[in-house]
Amino acid sequence: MSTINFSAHEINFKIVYYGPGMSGKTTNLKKIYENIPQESKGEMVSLATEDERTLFFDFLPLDLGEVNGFKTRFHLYTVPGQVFYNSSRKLILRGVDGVIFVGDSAPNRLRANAESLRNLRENLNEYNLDLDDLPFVVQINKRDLPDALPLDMIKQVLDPTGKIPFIGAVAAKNEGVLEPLREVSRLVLEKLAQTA
Ligand SMILES: Nc1nc2c(ncn2[C@@H]2O[C@H](COP(=O)(O)OP(=O)(O)OP(=O)(O)O)[C@@H](O)[C@H]2O)c(=O)[nH]1
Ligand SMILES: [Mg+2]
Repeated sequence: MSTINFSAHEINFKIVYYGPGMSGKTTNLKKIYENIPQESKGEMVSLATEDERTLFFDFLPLDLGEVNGFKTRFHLYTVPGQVFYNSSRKLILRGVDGVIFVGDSAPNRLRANAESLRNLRENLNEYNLDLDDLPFVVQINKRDLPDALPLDMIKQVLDPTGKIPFIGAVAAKNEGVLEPLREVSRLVLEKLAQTA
């Protein structure tokens, strides 16, 4: 749920990167942090284990321009993908405005992708939110793997309706990182314009 701060002329949005463990959610935030000009970004906060797995979340605030004289501030969060951190994932989804699902191209992660997507729907339902009503984009990461599954095949499994935007990526090389963020923020602003 976006929040509007009238005195500061600011609208805040919350974007959550969701997906199975090790799919590259934190890598997305790191690449965005590295490539966004200093004046548009705040500090990136990462709460991680010693081996760099996300323990609670990563957080990165971005200013992405103005709408009707209001600064638009996007708060990017990642969830921890490991199955046993579900209560953290649920908490991080509170008040979400848009979701980027980061899937993995590896054949042995196809099932984990599908399970994580189901888990996302379930957790949103606990907040009476329906994924089909939210700005939502899927990024299929690790397209550089030699045995990467065809994008169309992953899409068929994750989105049989074919309605969701799918973007291939190699987040580690900063390819396909900005596109999903741009698309989801466009959808978020479009939704705001419809409800205003
Ligand atoms: N081959 C390949 N590896 C990648 C790519 N993007 C990220 N990785 C690697 O995948 C591993 C996991 O990346 P993270 O960004 O930590 O994954 P995560 O989704 O945040 O993982 P959790 O926090 O445990 O849920 C790291 O070793 C990354 O370097 C990519 O495009 N291609
Ligand atoms: Mg992570």
